[in-house]
Amino acid sequence: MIDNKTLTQFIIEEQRKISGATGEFTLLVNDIATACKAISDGVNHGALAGVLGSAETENVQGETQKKMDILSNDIMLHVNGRNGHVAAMASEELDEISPVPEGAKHGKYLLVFDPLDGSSNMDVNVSVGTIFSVLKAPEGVAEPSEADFLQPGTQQILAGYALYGPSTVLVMTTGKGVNGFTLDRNIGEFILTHPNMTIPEDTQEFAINMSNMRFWEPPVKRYIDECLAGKEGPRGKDFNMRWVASMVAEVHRILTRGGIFMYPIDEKIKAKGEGGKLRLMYEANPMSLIVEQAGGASTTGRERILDIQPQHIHQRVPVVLGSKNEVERVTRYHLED
Ligand code: AHM
Ligand code: MG
Repeated sequence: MIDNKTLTQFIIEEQRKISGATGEFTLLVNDIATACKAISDGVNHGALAGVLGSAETENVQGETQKKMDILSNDIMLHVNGRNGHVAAMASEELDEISPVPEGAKHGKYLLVFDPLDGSSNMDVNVSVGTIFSVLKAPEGVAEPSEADFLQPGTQQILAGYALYGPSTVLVMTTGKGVNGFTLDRNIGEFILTHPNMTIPEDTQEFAINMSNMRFWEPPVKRYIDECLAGKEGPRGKDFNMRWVASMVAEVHRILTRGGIFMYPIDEKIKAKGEGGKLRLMYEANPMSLIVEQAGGASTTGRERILDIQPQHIHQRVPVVLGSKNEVERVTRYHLED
């Protein structure tokens, strides 16, 4: 593996292509990668490190936090907040945005993250991940407010995730394709193992939580019914299904072999007064940029996710993403509805 580039070598090479680059962005990516290595270490040690189970606290979403949710959040804040690259951060686990600590230098980047996505999988030893998104603070703003974060996904200058699975993989895009790096624990470096990841346009695999079927809207029901009808149905082919309950794992599978992932709006979600299950700014947006950059598509069913103007930091949206032709079909069914 020593023949392949490390993540640091890769981003420095990218930085050299940009005239006037200060190296600050490279340092920020390095910090994010360091935080992901530390989270990976905690996840890997599991029960040995005493990090399984509930912390008996609730986040702003009203979800009970796992111990590892809190630890991952602390690692992200601590590693990224003190080095002068970020102006402020926002997290799934924090009610309000987090300014850089007192006395620390203010950078120009806004870092938004879900420190441990799919954390209900922690206690059962199934894949979890970290999702991150970087925006620029508006020109001249040293101490950003929440309003400064509310930029559409098209404005992201970096989006990525770390997947803590059988191996730890960091996948990211700066808007010029998608690259994946595997953590070599022996040397402590992420190594470029998945250059130029692309999503096949067609697929015969879907991912959706089928237990919500009775609450779905007609276009989603129509699409899944047609998949389930298999060879004898209107699609004329059999479909396979997966549901890991960890968006990072689902997106990584889709980047590896194609597929469609859906967490649509449904009657149960609407009854709670929410716009979806997944969060726009630190789940849907970064994953949508990655998927689009890999040649796939991402929509709410009715509009491109990256075009949505966020109303608040913890906003939720329906998500349909993956292989382009399937996502376009689901969008068409919504428009015909
Ligand atoms: P989390 O950020 O609280 O872990 O929630 C997000 C996760 C996604 O990773 C996953 O796709 C979804 O929630 C699973 O939801 P469900 O348990 O309803 O199947
Ligand atoms: Mg999440």
